[in-house]
Amino acid sequence: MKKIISLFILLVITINAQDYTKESKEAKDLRMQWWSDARFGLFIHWGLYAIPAGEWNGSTNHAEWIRTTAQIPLKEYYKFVEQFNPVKFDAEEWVKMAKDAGMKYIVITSKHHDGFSLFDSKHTDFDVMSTPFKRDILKELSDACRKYGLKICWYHSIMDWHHPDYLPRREWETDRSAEGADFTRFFQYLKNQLKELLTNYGEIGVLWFDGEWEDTWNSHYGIELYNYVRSLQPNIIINNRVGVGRSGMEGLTKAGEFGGDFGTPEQQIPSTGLPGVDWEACITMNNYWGYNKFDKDFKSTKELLQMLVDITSKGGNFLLNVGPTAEGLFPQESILRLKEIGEWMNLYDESIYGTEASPFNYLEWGRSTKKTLGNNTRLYLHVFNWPKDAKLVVPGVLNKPVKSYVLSDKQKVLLHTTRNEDAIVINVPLTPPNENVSVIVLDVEGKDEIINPPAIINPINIFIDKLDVIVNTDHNDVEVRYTTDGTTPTMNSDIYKDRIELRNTSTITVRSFRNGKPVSNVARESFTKVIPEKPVKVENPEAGVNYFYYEGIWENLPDFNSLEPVKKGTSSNFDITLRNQNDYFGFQYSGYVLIPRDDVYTFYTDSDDGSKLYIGDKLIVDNDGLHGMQEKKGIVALSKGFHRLKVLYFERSVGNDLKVLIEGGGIKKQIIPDSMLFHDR
Ligand code: FHN
Repeated sequence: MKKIISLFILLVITINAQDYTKESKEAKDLRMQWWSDARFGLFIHWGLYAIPAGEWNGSTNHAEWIRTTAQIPLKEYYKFVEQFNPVKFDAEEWVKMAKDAGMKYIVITSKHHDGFSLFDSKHTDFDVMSTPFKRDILKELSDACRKYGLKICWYHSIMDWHHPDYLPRREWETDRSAEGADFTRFFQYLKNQLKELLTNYGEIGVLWFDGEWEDTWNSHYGIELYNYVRSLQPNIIINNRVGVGRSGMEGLTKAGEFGGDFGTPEQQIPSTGLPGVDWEACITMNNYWGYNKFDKDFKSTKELLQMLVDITSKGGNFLLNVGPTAEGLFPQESILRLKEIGEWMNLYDESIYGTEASPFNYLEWGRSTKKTLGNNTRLYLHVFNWPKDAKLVVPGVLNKPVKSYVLSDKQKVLLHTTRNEDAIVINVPLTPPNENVSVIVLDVEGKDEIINPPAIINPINIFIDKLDVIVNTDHNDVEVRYTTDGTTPTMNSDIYKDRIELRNTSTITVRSFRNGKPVSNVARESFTKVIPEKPVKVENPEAGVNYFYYEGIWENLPDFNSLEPVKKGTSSNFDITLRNQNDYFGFQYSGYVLIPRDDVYTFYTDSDDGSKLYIGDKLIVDNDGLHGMQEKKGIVALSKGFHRLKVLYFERSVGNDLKVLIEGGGIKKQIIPDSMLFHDR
């Protein structure tokens, strides 16, 4: 008996000590198969913040962040606990709406940043059992999910504005001393609650962490938490926000960082597919995650469906959010959209579930997904822009067509197909079968062989005296031919070797050929020869830029000139540490940048939150708005000498940084050196 007990203890220690981050790709792919096949899930942001519903002291632009954005002291916020009584909450109703919409999993906020637990937790009284409602919402929802065959998943915030041991405090929270706060004790609390969430509610599909960006959290905590969660449920899937590897709202994991199991682009969709990367785009139906009763700016069903198709065509998952009301109801606008999405999915879900990413780099009329069916490949052609001539041109397909039909056509009446050079042309009905997204099936013989157009890879399309245009192709058995006057290349056109030298404004068109025939669509890019901006004379140049510092709460860059600066001075660079506080501030920097030689320059700002960069009066970089660290760029041709430079920046709350970079004139992309920055004494 003793031997059995010691073996059991050894097993438990082994499981707990196991490093799940060392899992093989095959094992991870197997664990994530249901999630990859599912493609589509429901995000639910619900909690005490649904009670104020976005409004506080007359301002109406709040939501799940209201405790911070409205700077509500905790004792005031506690009053919502006594008010939370969503008597109209019906878990089965919610789950059926998600299921009918074609969603395969639900991710709900077990605890958002405010620290309130939507479940019965033995580790805090700041939970649903302290409210008049006194029902374990997560228990009811997980039971309903199991009843209707959906996976239940938890969103759990690391950042916690309630727990006394969480650090840092909010700047404005002068009534809550951090005295005695112990983050390691908070980490244990986090694990204690996760143990409840992962042992009391059956099998959980995904642990969706968030609020990982404050400097008290790090990759060590992240990896330990990842292993802890997996030790409780080895098959669970965990997002990249468990660690600190996420790159802002772009959401993908930075190279070399620990990234959990999948990337999490937020309110955006990657511009291209990401082969070999698991990712899920989370997007709101209107502008807020939590319920804001004033926000009627809902995306149309068509827009949401085209997002679903776009994401799926790039191999990602779509996590679409609903913010329920304090009564426990989905907003009517959300209900309608879920219903309409479901109607579309009833007709076309075969083109979403279990599909692979599009083999096409670009389709001017829409998107594609694909499946392997025996020896053939099935292409699902999602048409956003229906061809006016009823001819759907599918470029660069070398395979022989087998059959084609409208996916929603129960009779599967065959559509006539012909070949036109590299393309298969499908004769489709005159009017689109679906008002949102129509789907045409095209079966082709064998494994798909798609020749995408050659890529013109110059990042800059203006030049001063000459420019080398570089083209590449991901097919090594083709010949690239090109023209410089915008016409379509033929077998008589020049063959691309290693560059195309331009000395005048030109339109480059490239196309791939094989055995004397075109095998791809064309790619086209115009390049313009420009006159560089003239320099300005600076009477008494002195190192550094002028700065003006402001304080206020903004969602976009304000007109600083209409505001009174809190202070001003000069600074060697775009230094935001000159601020008086960590949130709700802005800067206006002005001066000159000394350009070393005539050339085309790229300027970048990388900022959280918004920023803009001007050369002279020209806006070169527009990186405005509320966002995590996000880089934007702009190009401009400049002559050697001084050029007026202005940078604007604002930070609302949480995370703040500003980087201003330059590239060109022999300068590799880098933060603008102090030596290039001047003001007029
Ligand atoms: O701060 C949260 C926000 O409230 C919301 O939960 C989103 C959803 O992914 N995540 C954070 C912002 O990145």
